[in-house]
Amino acid sequence: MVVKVYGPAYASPKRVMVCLAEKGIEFDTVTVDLIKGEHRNPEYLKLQPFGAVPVIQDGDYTLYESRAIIRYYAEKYKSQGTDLLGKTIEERGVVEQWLEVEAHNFHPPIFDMTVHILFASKLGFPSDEKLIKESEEKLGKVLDIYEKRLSESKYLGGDFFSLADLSHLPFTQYLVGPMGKEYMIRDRKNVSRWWNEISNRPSWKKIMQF
Ligand SMILES: N[C@@H](CCC(=O)N[C@@H](CS)C(=O)NCC(=O)O)C(=O)O
Repeated sequence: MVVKVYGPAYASPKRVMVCLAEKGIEFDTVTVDLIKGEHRNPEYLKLQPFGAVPVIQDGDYTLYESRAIIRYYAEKYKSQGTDLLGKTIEERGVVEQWLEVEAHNFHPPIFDMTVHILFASKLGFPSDEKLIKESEEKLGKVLDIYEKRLSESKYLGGDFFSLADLSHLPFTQYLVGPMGKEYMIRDRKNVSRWWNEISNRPSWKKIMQF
């Protein structure tokens, strides 16, 4: 049974798709156009009652929340493809720690920047320059902590690529690409090295084509 991923054009579904690619799990995609409001259709809300992408359907198993989905597949197929969780429970703890950092420290400011720099006009509201500036400052402080961490270890979760790194790919790609804020990565030597490593993985190159 091929896994179905809803919403492939957007960043959070890409978090799931790159995980599936790392694990060597075949998937199909189902378009959900957020600009047209398709995520608020009653049929879609039966799958994801909060009206966000992604959702996956795997046979008769349905799951939403991108980070829950990547944890599910990393665990279910632990010995298939890239091990994204670490070999010991201690390694796993550090991977989980940085996954939480991504969700609660890195994501909020980069998400606000994404919405207000890239999507506000498409979604029909004015972009908030003050919020953009404050978010950029907050993100800079988070990246300063990443710089220190990445001067001590090759990747965020340790010396191996893991879910903690993978989870950063889609929104950081917006930052260095269409948002025009590549300097935030390049001005930090170890963050820059880390970004080169993770963004050049074949899995991510494949997903960027969607
Ligand atoms: N916590 C959710 C958030 C997903 C999310 O923010 N998705 C965005 C696209 S990247 C979305 O569907 N936005 C539409 C909306 O919230 O109205 C997850 O990680 O799956």
